[in-house]
Amino acid sequence: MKTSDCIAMLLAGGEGRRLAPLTNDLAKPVVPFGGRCRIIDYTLSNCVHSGIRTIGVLTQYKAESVHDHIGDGTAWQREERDGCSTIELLPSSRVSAEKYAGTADALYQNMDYIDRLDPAHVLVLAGDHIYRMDYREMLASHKRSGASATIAVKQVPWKDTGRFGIISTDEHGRIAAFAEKPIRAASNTASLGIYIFRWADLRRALLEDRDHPDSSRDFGKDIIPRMLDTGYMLMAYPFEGYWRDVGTVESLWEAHMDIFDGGLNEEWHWPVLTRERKHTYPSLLTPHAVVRHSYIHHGSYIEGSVERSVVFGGVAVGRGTDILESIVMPDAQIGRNVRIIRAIIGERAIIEDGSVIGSPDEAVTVIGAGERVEGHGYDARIAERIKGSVSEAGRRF
Ligand code: ADQ
Ligand code: ADP
Repeated sequence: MKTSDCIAMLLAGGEGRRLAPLTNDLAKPVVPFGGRCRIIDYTLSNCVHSGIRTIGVLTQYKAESVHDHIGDGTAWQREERDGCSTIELLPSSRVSAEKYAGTADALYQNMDYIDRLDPAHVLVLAGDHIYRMDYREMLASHKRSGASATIAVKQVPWKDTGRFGIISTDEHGRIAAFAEKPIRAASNTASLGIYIFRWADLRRALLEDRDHPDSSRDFGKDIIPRMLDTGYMLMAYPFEGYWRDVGTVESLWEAHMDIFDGGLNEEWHWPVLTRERKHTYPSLLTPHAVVRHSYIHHGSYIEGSVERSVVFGGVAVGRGTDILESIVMPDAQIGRNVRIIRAIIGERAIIEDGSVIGSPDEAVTVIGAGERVEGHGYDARIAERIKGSVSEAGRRF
């Protein structure tokens, strides 16, 4: 029996090496984003709002961190007219102790699961993109054309073409050529890594791929180019809205700055759903605090100055400290007289008094989760007091 016309398979298992050290203990999709949620929440919310009722989340690298975040999935369940979405966590195993499997391998390993649901179409999504998209429109276009696969595309700056799958189309939007991360791109139309496949055709392509022992089992490197060569009809679906791949430190930082430059807005009719954290008390901004053009999430204690920055929950910022164009992740403790500029501070990091982190004209600086940065003039007693008073503040509210 057909349970649904289109299911989603969300790839959440990549190693995320380019986001290190933020991904030392976390899978890339569950890296914090935007002051309140995690990267994967955007894609999950798109599925829920688009009425996709079955969402398989494919995990591999640091799978426990994805499990911890998603939990029983109820945070993404919204009672809508036609029922609510179910999130299933689907583990896929590694190729060997050293090697992580490619994106297509994750689907191949879960073929039985998809067969049981017997959908007509499968929406394949990545867990490291920030965007809002109604997949129903893309699905309608996919069905209208009768294509084997439809790929969402967008024009990207020419300097970035080497990071994407690059597409050329004919005048009807049919894909004529595809090159994964080319050194010299033929166009600046990029694949957004958002695919809708007819399940019967994808299934066949995944099986055919097993005949190629040298394949890296990747959608961009192997499956899409081979489907094109074989003569399958692949269509491009132009997407005009905000979309950003946040798989690198620089792009993660830039996407946060887009919040302040107006590129990335909250939209009340398309809320990003997430699992709420423990901080249920408000933030305290003391008389010394100067906060401009910033997000400050619940449960923070701010005595310093914060500008064009995103501060997550449970963060303390000491007196005399300046934070500019930076992202401070949950529960980081920042002491007094600290300077932070163009930096990302990982969860629970401890930045001691007098530290200087980042610079206006260098690459974005990252401090890993739980790392301690020693400062000048550090006083252990003050640090103890900061720690003690944070929990005290928590109890008070
Ligand atoms: P990349 O962004 O390089 O290119 P990659 O990061 O390898 O693709 O994978 C995409 C997603 O799949 C990520 O969310 C990652 O975590 C996840 N993933 C990787 N391997 C997995 C596995 N074995 N199991 C589960 N999840 C896995 C791709 C396309 C390009 C396109 C860009 C757009 O290949 O053509 O332009 O996305 O960002
Ligand atoms: P002072 O009056 O010299 O600021 P406090 O004991 O009030 O001394 O604060 C010492 C440091 O502890 C401050 O710099 C501040 O960063 C931190 N601090 C004080 N209260 C809290 C709190 N409730 N939560 C987080 N940090 C706090």
